[in-house]
Amino acid sequence: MYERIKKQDKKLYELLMGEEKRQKEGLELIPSENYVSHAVKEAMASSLTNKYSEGYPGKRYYGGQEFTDAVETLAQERAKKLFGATFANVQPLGGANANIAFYMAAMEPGNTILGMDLSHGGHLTHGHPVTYVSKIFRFVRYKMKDVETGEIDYEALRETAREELPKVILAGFSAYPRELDWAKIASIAKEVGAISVADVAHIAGLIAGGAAKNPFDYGFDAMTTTTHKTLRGPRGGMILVRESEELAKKVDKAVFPGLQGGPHMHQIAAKAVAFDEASKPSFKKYAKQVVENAKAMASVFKEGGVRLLTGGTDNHLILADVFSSLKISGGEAEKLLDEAGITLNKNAIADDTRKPMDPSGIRFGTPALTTRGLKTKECAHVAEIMLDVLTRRDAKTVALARKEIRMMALAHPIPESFM
Ligand code: DSN
Repeated sequence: MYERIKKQDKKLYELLMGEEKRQKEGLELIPSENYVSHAVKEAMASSLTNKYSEGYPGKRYYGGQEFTDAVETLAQERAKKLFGATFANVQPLGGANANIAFYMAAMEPGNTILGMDLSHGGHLTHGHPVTYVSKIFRFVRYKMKDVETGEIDYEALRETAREELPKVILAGFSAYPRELDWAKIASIAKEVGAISVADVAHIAGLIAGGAAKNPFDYGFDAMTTTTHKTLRGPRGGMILVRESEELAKKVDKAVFPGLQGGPHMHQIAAKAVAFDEASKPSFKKYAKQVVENAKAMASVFKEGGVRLLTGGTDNHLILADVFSSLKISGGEAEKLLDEAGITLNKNAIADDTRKPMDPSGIRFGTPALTTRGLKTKECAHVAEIMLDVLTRRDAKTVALARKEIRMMALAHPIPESFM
């Protein structure tokens, strides 16, 4: 592995091998991470990385596009089929870019947009004051009505929409374990004449695999997403439009030349590979298992007396308030579990009184564990180990946990192919 790098760059080789070992011998529970197939990696390492191709298929600013045009079209067609869209822009370099480009496409500076509050599960790019886009557009943020069940206050959202008359209503999340009522949000948007867009970055793979509802089936106008989380593709983003050609044209202009330069065509090729993999029957099984595994882990935490935000999970992620339940901060929990070979992230909980760098919660999930072939029984056992570490916290418990996690990881190697 990495034979040429080994010959010419020892320092980098050692770092890459360190990361290989970390991934192989530990268990990955960050819910936005996953392992890609070797076919996806091959596409990312292809000669397409050498090519400039500003523009879109058939309309480029550089020559030599015979194959890039076909690659991008292939990725677009596969994305459209997978999600039931009429238009797909596969050029966004990540989820944040996809969101920003969408705002530029759908709004003028100063326009109002409704988005979910970060501390209630939304994302930084949904209008958090630290972002630059929050200075360009007027974000009004909504919250859950009941953090114990995850219920969104849809009537309050309707009232806010009637008062604010937003240009866009954004729904979607990066730390919300429940399904949104897409139909209700789409109806509110329709009532006030707003464009509805779902940020499905976290659940795109669950949607593709039929384990989560598809916002397009409930009338949403557009979706933004990443391609590397539950969708199990390369790092990157994408924007899908259900049927409006006018909106799709604006999206294309906003992505290029509005926001980005040359598309990363090697990543686009890798997206095409991942979309094909996600269209297979085996991916349906995978998506269903991701949710079952998350529910199994949530049950162990609940039975262990840990407060879960929204009371459980309907998707791939769990948000646990470890500070109130176990008297350990999110930061300390992240560090201890890291020592045990379990990687997850500290996370703010709704209306957290602690600071973002050391909040009250931890967020974890099952996309990567499920890719490694773990089922509900093994996932429940991982949750038991986590609780043990978080409760006892002594060096002996952590060392024993690390040994057991390493054995589990080695018994479930990262697969090279999903076909
Ligand atoms: N970093 C992504 C996540 O972990 O959810 C969102 O940006």
